[in-house]
Amino acid sequence: MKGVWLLLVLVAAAKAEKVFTGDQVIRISAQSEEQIQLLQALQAQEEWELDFWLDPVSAELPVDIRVPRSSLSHVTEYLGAHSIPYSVTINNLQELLDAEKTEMKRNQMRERRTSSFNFGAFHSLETIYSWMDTLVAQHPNLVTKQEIGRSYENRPMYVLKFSTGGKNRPAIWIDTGIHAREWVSQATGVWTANKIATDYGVDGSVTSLLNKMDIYMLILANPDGYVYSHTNNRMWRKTRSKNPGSACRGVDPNRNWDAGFGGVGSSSNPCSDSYHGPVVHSEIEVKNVVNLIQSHRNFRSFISVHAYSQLLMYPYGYHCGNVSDQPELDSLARAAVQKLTSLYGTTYKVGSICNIIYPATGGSIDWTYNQGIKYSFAFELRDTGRYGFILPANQIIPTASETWLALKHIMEHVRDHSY
Ligand code: BPX
Ligand code: ZN
Repeated sequence: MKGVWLLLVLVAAAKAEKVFTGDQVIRISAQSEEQIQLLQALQAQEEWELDFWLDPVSAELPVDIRVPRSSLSHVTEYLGAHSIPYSVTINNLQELLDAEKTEMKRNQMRERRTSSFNFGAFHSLETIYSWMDTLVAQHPNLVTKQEIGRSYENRPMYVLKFSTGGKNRPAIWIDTGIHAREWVSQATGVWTANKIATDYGVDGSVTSLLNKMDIYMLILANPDGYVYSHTNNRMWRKTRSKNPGSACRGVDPNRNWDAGFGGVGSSSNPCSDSYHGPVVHSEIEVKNVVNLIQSHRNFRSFISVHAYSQLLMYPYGYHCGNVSDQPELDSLARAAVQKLTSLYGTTYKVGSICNIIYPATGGSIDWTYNQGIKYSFAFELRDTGRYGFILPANQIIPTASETWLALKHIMEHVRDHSY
């Protein structure tokens, strides 16, 4: 009997999901370069276990920090001592997470009862993977599912390929969910894949695009991280690979590419959320994409979708000078954002990664641009910090719908400039 209890306790402990009761997310609008430096010093303070949702880099962008309940007094004291004003954007993070979980469960029961799939809800990896089979079954002449390899924890990585025929046609790549916790990204990927499939033959723009080009979508670019963010830690960002010599797991898959690898805006500390990894392309999830891009050799556009901050960015992040295509990429991005804004008035900023967020090395779109894929872009979807990574599910469809207008605009331009 005792043994059974011990076993139950061990199982419960092994499955324990991290709780964030009393954790706050605070927002700081730094007033000066000096305050930015004080915030960077705060970030280096490892014992307080602060989770910087947005990094302190320039006084132009706000800094969002998740502060564990046990560190609240230390942090407020520190900010007070340096006269740095802040506001509380999320008062008790766990309340938001509980509401999110309740909503997911309610939706799961509704989907089971009605044998339907709700695009306005967050889903588990299993549900998304089985929905992919449904999409393929509904559009067998357009959509195929291809395994590009396995994740570190041996989960298959699937791309959906939209193609009306031809051999190795010029192609557009869209990935979502390279960072696990940015859930509106994966959800937007699902909605977008369905939109492309149902609009073919209906919408002239999608039809003409797919009559000339293929689209590849990798919806769960970081499957292990995605599962972990559902089961163990909602705030997980990285992969789940083991780091020799460290108890901390995972590499930031958007610091792991061969573009200024290991430089500024990445960390050599395996416990950091921006750990670049031991070597270029160490992460199998990254390597699988690299292999596909290099063997295909005909990608014209590569679009990586993150959240949050409402930005549309182009290369570089590893270097702050302009790329040679800057004028074209900038005007294309501005026009795309104008379409996006036209739907609900959501505002976006446009610029190079380095110039509008921060210098960041090892990012995917820098690598693809250097591979000759001119139309390389990264989105940061909604919002601007009210909910951050915990965007309510009722914003999934509005977010995906507005983003679609921008994506379509970019894809039309790519189509018209690829022959
Ligand atoms: C996006 C693309 C290339 C280089 C950097 C980014 C920004 C992205 C990141 O740090 O990798 C920010 C984020 O989406 O991960 C989270 N965020 O700050 O909201
Ligand atoms: Zn991200």
